[in-house]
Amino acid sequence: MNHPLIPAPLRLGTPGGAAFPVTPGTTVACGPELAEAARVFVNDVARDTGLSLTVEPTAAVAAIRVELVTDGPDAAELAALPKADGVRADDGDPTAERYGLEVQSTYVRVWAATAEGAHRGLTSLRQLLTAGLRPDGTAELPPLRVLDAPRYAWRGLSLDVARTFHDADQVVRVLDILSLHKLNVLHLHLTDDQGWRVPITGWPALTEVGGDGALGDRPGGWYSVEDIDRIVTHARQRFITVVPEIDMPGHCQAVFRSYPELAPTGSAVVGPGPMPIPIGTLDPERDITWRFVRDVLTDVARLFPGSAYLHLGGDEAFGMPDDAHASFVDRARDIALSLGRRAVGWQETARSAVGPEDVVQYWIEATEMRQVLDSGALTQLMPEPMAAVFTEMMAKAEHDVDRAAGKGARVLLSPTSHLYLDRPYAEPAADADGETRRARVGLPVYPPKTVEQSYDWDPDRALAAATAAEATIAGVEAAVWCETVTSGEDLEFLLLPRLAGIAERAWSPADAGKWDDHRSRLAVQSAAWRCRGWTWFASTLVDWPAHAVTGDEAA
Ligand code: TNX
Repeated sequence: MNHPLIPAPLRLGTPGGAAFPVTPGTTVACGPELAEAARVFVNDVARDTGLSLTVEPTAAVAAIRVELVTDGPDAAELAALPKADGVRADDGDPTAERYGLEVQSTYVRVWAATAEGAHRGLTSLRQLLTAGLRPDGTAELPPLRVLDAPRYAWRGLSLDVARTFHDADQVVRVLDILSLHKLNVLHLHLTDDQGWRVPITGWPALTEVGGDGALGDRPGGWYSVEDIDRIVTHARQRFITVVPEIDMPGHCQAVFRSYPELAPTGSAVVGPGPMPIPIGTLDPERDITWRFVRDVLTDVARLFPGSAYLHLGGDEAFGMPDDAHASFVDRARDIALSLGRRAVGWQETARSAVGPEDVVQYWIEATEMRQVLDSGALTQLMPEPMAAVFTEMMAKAEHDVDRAAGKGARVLLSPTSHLYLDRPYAEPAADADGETRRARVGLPVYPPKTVEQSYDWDPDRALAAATAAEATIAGVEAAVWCETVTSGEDLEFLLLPRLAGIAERAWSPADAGKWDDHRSRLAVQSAAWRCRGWTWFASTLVDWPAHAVTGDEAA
């Protein structure tokens, strides 16, 4: 381990020499354009490490300097770094995240061409402070020079807030986890059969009825406009785009409970079991359906102004003929476009008229899903007829990524095999609480994997495995579905440490990630997770610092 950073940086030099000492009150200086980035940094450092730094408006004297560079050798050096592949969820410049970071014995300097780049550089500095923290509450930073830029432009997490409602406080905690790992998209899965979580003008029952409850007897809830503003603001300050998803035309049972006039006849959720399956979709033949879709997308576009995309769902439209599904997605996409947004949808939307402006989210990893079907695991979880429906769904899904590629759509990588975080962990936890949680959390349909196995993949290779066609990538997005998640602790337990590994695959160069090195850096960075009060899975494959393991009284 020649650095403690996750994700690993693109370029790193370790010049040697004396360390830079950081003590309470060490000053951070920047111009007015970077004042907010510096304020967020100082705040985050205090919460990661307990160290309180001071923002100094004047650059001359400060120990830690943060600079915007627009010309000169520093700017030229940044401009020569490779450009991120894919698209950004805010339609922004894929070069904006580049930064430089230098630690010398007498100063620290972070530079970038944009405030966003400066923020990413300061995030690396936060991790250096965590790694350099000493028992007396000061820190030492060994000299180093980093030049860094992401491999992919869209690096996200899809969060299911429907099966379990995670309130705004919890979403803010998740944003902090994303930010620490330089992830830049939070995709909120706002609606599903079990709950509707976003207020829509003129359709009050969506939240009053549809928002009441979640999977099983879990409490419901929805975000007020103020909650959404708070989430979007917290995200924006960390250069994270919140992409809203309204899942349709399937997964709409909460809509049907709220407005029976939108429900098809014979619509139902087939259960019981940990993975209930909905049958019945919105009816494209009814005018009220399209009034509903337009009203919903109009409000959602307004509530999430930073997202260039609206996620239209489109997955698992069981009970709907294929041509009706395709034309439904086309019409919903037209509404999104009329609102000035692009469309993103789950991979089934590749069967509609997608084009180069659209993003198709690939999730059904065929090899593993075939194994799941062959193993009979599904029939243990759901009634026999549903297993047949699933088999048919898998067969259709085999060519979705080919279709997306053929039509020139961008592919967002979320294959179940490595990007679905609702998969059980295979190895034991180091602590008794973790073992109890591990037995309960994670969908049993997915074969358990170790953290090491979860880390063992490459985005370009995953795309090449999904299609022989020349496909263009949008980026990388993990997904956490909450059928087995009953609390914020359960949620964080599924996110950490695997999300850190995904963030590394999405940011760092292909050859950067060796497990042995990654696991050492996980152990070092867990000090900040502990300080934050985050719950994580203390895998026995990682040598966590003794104090870090939850419930380890001896330490
Ligand atoms: C499939 S991923 C679903 C979700 C489930 C998930 C469980 C997708 C587009 N649909 O409804 O929660 O599997 O992993």
